[in-house]
Amino acid sequence: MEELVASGGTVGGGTSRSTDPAGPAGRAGSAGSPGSTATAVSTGTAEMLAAAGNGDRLSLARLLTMVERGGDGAREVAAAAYRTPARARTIGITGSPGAGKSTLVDKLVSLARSSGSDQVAVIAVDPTSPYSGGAILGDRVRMQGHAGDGGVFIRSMATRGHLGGLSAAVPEAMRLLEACHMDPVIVETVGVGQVEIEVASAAGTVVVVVNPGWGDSIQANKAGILEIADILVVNKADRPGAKEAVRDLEQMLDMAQERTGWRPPVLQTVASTGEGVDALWDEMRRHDGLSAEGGELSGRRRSGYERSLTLAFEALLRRSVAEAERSPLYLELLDEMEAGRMDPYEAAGRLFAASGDSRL
Ligand SMILES: Nc1nc2c(ncn2[C@@H]2O[C@H](COP(=O)(O)OP(=O)(O)O)[C@@H](O)[C@H]2O)c(=O)[nH]1
Ligand SMILES: [Mg+2]
Repeated sequence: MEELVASGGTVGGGTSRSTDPAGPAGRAGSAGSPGSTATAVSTGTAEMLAAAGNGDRLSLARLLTMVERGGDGAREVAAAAYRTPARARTIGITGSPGAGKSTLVDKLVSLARSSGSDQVAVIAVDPTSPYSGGAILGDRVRMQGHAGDGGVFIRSMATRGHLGGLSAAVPEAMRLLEACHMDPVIVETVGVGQVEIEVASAAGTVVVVVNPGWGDSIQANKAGILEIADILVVNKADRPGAKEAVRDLEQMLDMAQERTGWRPPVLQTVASTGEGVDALWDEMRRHDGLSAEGGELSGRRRSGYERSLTLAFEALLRRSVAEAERSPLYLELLDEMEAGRMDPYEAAGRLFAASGDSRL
């Protein structure tokens, strides 16, 4: 296992993109006008990607740090990574904190390795609470089975506070891992909020993990769960209430509209002993096979790209706005408004017309 968390720079380092003064707009890069197109990939980045693809973990860690930080670096990595074919199986695992996701991932990684995957990647994402040293240590301990296994790469990603950055960073990180021949790429996220839905929906197969008794408390957003789950898992099935939880979920599925002809199976697991994990693995493979046949997988990829494109476009626009605000034209237009000669709409129209062609 390669635990490279510390090199990620987001752990306690205050380098999350939310605190980047350039904000999300910084992701779009700073050279050229907002309309500038292709990003040149520097020799350094190209070399790092080649090295990472050949198993150099330090290069891979550095590239991931560039993705996390956003800005020109992330843009460069994307320029290289998105030009390689996307082939990996991608798996999203989500559920409440403590549901047993990391324990489950640990077992799934073993199954992937023993069934022929040369390189398995895990990204652990926690957008809600910044990882404390303890949580990282906890995940590390639970994934300890892979210590010394050079075919397993585990990386934590976190941001402090602001969530917007993660929706863009995680798909880019997944794409980078694919470009480096990792397969499968597993992403563990906490919760079923908007960000998790966005992050998870970038994966080909989404597994939602709940525990016995989950229905009693408001442990999770039920509609959100059904919306994203390809497979539902009641983990900690060694505890009372597992059967009831399964029944509860099946009833919800009965009432829900089927999206694609695939009804999410509801499975029971005891991640800590590995019980039921083989069956989960089989269902994951079945889902992957069916969705590849049915074209659903390519549909997912496309909607993932759609989201990435929109996020990138928004970043460009935001940068445009920031540039406009700093321009002499902006001040001139303000003067005109103050003098009672112009309304904000006309002024905005002029700014819009002037942006993108460096007339500002
Ligand atoms: N009894 C029981 N405990 C489990 C099971 N799976 C995980 N745990 C324990 O639950 C705790 C949280 O597990 P973890 O994998 O870190 O959960 P995560 O926050 O969802 O990643 C740990 O102490 C695990 O050992 C299970 O199936 N049964
Ligand atoms: Mg975990």
